[in-house]
Amino acid sequence: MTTADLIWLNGEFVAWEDAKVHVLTHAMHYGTGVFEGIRAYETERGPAIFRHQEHLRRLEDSAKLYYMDLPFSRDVLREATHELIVRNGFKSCYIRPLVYRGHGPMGLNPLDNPVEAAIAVWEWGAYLGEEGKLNGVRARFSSYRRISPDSLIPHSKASGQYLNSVLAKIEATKAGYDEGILLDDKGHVCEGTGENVFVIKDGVIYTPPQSASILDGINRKSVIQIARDLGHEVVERDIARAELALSDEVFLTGTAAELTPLREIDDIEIGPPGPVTREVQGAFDDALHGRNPRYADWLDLVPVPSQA
Ligand code: PPE
Repeated sequence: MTTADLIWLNGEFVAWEDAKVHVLTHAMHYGTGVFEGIRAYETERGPAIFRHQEHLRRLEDSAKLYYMDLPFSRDVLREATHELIVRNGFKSCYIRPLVYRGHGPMGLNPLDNPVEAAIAVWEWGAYLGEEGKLNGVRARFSSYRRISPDSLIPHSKASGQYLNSVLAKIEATKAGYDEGILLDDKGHVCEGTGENVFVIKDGVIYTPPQSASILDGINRKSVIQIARDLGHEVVERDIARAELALSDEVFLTGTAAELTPLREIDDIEIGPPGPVTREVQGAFDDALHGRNPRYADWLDLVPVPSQA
């Protein structure tokens, strides 16, 4: 991966190579951290962070569900991110805030361990490849079910929960696919290892509901709004496994993956990106890059000091 000069760690800007933790950090052993994935894009008005407030709110919510208070306010995290982007000299980048239980007592009760925070930024290209973003990726259904609410918390973007995605991703890539799609505990289509999923059939767009163990994706919400604004019907309902293979078009959304079409599932051809995918992808890209004033309030402009 490409690196950056500085990382923000517990209130200080430190050199990338000095952003270290103790090996007995609670989160290293038990996964007791929560994180976000955010992107900043180059716009005509400088670098702009897409839906920054929503991401910081979800970070706070993820932490709350694991009995952690953010050690810094959302405002402090927001301003630290602005400064980090400016001091690293990025016009666009991926942003990774992490809030985690630090070094303290060992054992499963984390409540006496300090809650710490870090923010890293780096340049991250197309998550599933440029070619995939353009022409679609190939996926298989995972043999692993997405974590269910009776054992973990699908609504929380918690570090330890990602072992589920890691296993599905390893399985899919070892078998020669770009991505794995997980079913939920009831056998309905849930999501990719790091993306929400949308299915198009006879002109209607379908996506699994909040109650289907999905992560409440911020790009999912944005794409639902954009598609509706374009006049498409978007229905949130359970999706059967076979429906995905028999659909006209499928696409995935996520911060890292942005909007990536899916052209094949389990070696069954869905086809190259279709007209609805193309239209929504184009409008979404315009929103991300500040080219549509309708979505201007989704962008948090990074104040860049003038060179003069
Ligand atoms: N589901 C999962 C499991 C998920 O991890 C993500 C984001 C989404 C859905 C989409 O959420 P949103 O980004 O708010 O639209 N995955 C993040 C982590 C990827 C990684 O490899 O790390 C991301 O896209 O940043």
